[in-house]
Amino acid sequence: LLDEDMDGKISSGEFQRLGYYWLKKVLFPVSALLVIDVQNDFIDGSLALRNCPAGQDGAGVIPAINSALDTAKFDVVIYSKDWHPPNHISFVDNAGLRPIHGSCKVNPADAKVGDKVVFTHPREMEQILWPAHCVQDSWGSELNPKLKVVKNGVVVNKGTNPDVDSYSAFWDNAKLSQTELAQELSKRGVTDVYLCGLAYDICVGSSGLHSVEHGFRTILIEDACRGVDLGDIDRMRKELNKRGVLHVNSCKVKDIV
Ligand code: VGL
Ligand code: ZN
Repeated sequence: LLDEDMDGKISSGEFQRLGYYWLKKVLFPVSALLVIDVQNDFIDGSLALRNCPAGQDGAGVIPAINSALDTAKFDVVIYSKDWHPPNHISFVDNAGLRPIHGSCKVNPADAKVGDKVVFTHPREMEQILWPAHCVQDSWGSELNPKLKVVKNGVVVNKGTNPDVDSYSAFWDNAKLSQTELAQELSKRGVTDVYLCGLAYDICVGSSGLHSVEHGFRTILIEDACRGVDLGDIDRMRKELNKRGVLHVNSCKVKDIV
């Protein structure tokens, strides 16, 4: 929307673009529901949330999501899938595949789920180690069969690069590349992004922050999310609030979409 010059003054072109941007938001809002990673592995599989510190049941999101889909008329529905190759950097059993930073106390042979490792390839970056999950084309990577999948729903895969994890459905964790999500939303004229799914403190939260960065009005459906760790959920909620993400209950969604 703004010119490259970044001179602090608003040119007439910038003024016009900003005007259209806000007019469109007010006069022609287009809504999208992003259903984040409601996949078997996070519900009944290798990364079942009920076995994570918060002890929440991943399946608990499904009635809230299905009822939001039944009662509210979203213009666009997108399903993201964590979609990892077998040699993915986040899998604990792959900790020995890539060089680890010298200051890191973790020995690949003793690496445990939840350990934080600093890999030096392809760049120096901290990585939390997870059990193998959502391997491409496996049962664990399938959307849970109880989740309502609308016709014309769009599936967006993430975490496909073996060397970079991707919590957000927009950018990967190193912000090296984007999925097609932003483009899919923009080409449909989406202004308002509603978020739900798994896990609140990881993939849903990261996607919400990036949604705001892209300029979408962003609304998180709170009872349609479950998370990994209560402390992290609390920190993520504060960060989302600070960035302007709104929180609503699924029963209210039909009144605002
Ligand atoms: C997720 C951990 C690892 C998520 C994905 O979808 O929240 N969590 N990969
Ligand atoms: Zn993952």
